Parts: sequence; C-alpha cells; structure tokens
Amino acid sequence: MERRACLEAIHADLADVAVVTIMGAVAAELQAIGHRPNFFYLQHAMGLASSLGLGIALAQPTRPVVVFDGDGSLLMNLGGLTTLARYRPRNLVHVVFDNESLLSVGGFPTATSTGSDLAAIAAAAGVPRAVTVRSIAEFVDAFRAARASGDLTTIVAKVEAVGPKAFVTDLALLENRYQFARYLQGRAPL
Ligand SMILES: Cc1ncc(C[n+]2csc(CCOP(=O)(O)OP(=O)(O)O)c2C)c(N)n1
Repeated sequence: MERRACLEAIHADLADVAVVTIMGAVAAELQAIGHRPNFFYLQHAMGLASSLGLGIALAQPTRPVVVFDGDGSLLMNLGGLTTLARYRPRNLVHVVFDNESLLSVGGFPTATSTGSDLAAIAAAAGVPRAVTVRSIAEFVDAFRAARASGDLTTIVAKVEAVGPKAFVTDLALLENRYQFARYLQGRAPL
C-alpha cells in the first residue's frame, strides 16, 4: 500500500486532532492532501516526533494527538518508545509508516528491510497496543480502533517506498509553529 492512500483515507478523521509529523515525504503528502492549522510538520529532529506528541498529550490530556513517524526516524531514537510506554498517554495514536528506507534522503534501506519488527519492539517497550497493518482497510480499522480504545497505540503501517517528487512542505516552519501553537491554545486561526 502507499502511504499517501493511508493519509487520504483518514484525513477527515484528523479535523480536530493535534497532528505531528516527521519531516520529508509524509509531511509533503499530508500538506498536499489538505493542510490544517492543527498539523505540525516537525523538521529535522529525527526520532523526536513522538516526543513532541507525548508532551502535547500529557499537557492537554483531553485533546486527541496523532503522530506520523517513519521507520528511519523511529530507529534513530528507539528510547522514544520506552518513554511513550512509561507515560502511557491514553490520547495518543502513534503511526509509523514503515517503508523500510530513508526515502526522503535517497532511499537508503533501514533495519526493517532486514527484518527488525517495530511493532514487536513497541510491544516489548511496553506500549499496550501495538499492531502491524498491510492494507488500507486494515490501516483505517486500526486507526479508528486506536482512537476508540482510549489507550496508547502504535500502528506500524507497512508501505511502499514511494512519495512525492519534492519532499518539502510549502509552509515555513515558523508560520507552521505559530499556527499550531494558536490551535493548541484555542485561539482563532489568523
Ligand atoms: C538527526 C537527523 N539526522 C538526519 C536527518 C536527515 N533526514 C531527514 S528525513 C530523513 C529520512 C527519514 O526517514 P524515515 O523516518 O524512514 O521517513 P521517510 O523519509 O522514509 O518517509 C533523514 C535521514 C535529520 N533530519 N535529522
């Protein structure tokens, strides 16, 4: 399956959810599908999208939070999973798009291409709900089940290593930051 199709399938579900993505292909795709002021595309800082999501989820426990991570990013900071599990934010869904590569910087293969299982690692870290999905229907079901479960979930979505031509968003980081901060503060979009 393609990551873009996964994002399209749940885009309507992200209307009033704090969304944090990694940089690169996933950010460019989500913005192209339809940017919202509640979407924040974290630049650089590989492996820290779930940490940013964790901070928001703990600070605002009634707000749903969704993180879109990548296999390469998560592998750079596996301790992020143990910290997520330790604090167990019930309002956070952690999606890892596992394309077995560092697509946004040239497609170098990651450890998942030789068998490392990120859902098993998440479960071993103590994440209470951790699943792997391989079709759009499975992905949508897992995403909605995670939202409904009221517990921390990591969904590893196995996707093809394909993406947009340009891996950049058409939105300055600073502008995105202020938009997102206003959203979190409940202030009207500018
Ligand atoms: C600490 C750090 N090292 C390197 C980079 C350069 N970089 C940006 S995106 C990326 C690849 C991300 O891979 P993955 O999380 O698997 O997502 P994909 O690009 O495959 O969607 C890299 C290495 C970075 N942003 N930060």
